[in-house]
Amino acid sequence: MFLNSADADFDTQFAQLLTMKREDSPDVDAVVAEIIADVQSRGDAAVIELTSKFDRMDLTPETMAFSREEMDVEIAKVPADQRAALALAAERIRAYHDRQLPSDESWEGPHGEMLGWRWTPVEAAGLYVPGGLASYPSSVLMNAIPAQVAGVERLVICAPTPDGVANPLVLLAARLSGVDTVYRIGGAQAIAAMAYGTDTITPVDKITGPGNAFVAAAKRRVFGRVGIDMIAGPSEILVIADKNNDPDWVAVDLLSQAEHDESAQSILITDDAGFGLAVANAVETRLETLERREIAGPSWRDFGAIVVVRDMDEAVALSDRIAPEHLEIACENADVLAARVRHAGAIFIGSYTPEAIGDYIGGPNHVLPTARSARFSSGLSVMDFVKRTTLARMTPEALKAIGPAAETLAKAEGLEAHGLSVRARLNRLNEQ
Ligand code: HSO
Ligand code: ZN
Repeated sequence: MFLNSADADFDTQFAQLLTMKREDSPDVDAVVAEIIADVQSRGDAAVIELTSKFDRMDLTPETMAFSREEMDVEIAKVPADQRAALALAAERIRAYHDRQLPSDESWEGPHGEMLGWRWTPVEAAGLYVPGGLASYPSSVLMNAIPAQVAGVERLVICAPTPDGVANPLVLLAARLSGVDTVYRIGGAQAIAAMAYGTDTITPVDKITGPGNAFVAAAKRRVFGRVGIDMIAGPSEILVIADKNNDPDWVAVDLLSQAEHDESAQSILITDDAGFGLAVANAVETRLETLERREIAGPSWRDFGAIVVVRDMDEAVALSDRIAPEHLEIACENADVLAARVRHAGAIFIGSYTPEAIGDYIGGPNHVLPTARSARFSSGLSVMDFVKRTTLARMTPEALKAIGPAAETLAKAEGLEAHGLSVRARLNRLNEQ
């Protein structure tokens, strides 16, 4: 789709681009509700039956998790170059996330009282890793490392192994990021098992990680019993680029997200119509041979767009309306423009920062807000695996100073015992 901000009906067209319904997720909620209820009532037996049905895998409680030796055997299959690349990724992601650890605070209030807060990690977290095409070792690192950095004591993975086939690189990623146990189970039954526990699977407190419609529906349903991260939608990339770029570089950047999913959305905003056209041509050329052209092609044709604007100020304003998951800025003063962006999951600055660097090796997390949710949320971080406990310690003087106002508010809310709990103490203090 070609849009030009100078066109009379641009606003309507841009609004259409923003509101395109890209995902048609099947309504699987009723099935998922049944699976969860089944796992809750029959535990391991239900998980084993469902795994046999969906993954054609016969498990027993003893074989549900990989043993250390089984992991060793699988991990040994990983070629050296992949091992080194994954290790470098893990190291860089850990170093980046180390800096996210929040610090405790406490201070003295105006009446000598102590106020503050303290952070503690979630005790146990469960990470879901999909099977099949979207079984990404990089996503294991992106989910598990923040949890490990946060200090989560027990970290487990559920990863289906359809027909018994494991993904060695996923298992290596699990080992590199401090995962204790990897279960060979998937789907809604895995989410239910992690949330409610079975004889074999100890329940966790927080579940993160991507998954298909069944997994997403199950995560929604167990939310409250456990914490969840987010329900990720199809990938998005917005590239803001001027004519001083190689059209082919921008074309492959757009395709890098289009190849994730037919519902992914890739958009270029440029201030040069000729450059826009050159990128469009470069995309077509690449699509002729791209391995995943059956996915990237439909994504680009149905949801891709090239938007020509008058200047880069306009580009930034439109970008904020899109609130993209990934934003690449490749133009003069890219840093200045980046500083002005308000809504984006992740920004990649300059022509030498393709988004794929962020997917794998840069350091920042690749689990990011999609579907315009960057307006109000952030990518996965250490903060998702810690919680804050607030602290307060009154002194007699402080209670005398602020207690009466609490009493007044308690009365106003009709909550007598609240008021009395303050008054009982104030009376004693007044007697002294
Ligand atoms: N770009 C994806 C994450 C990913 N890319 C995993 C490659 N592997 C998230 O939007
Ligand atoms: Zn990606």
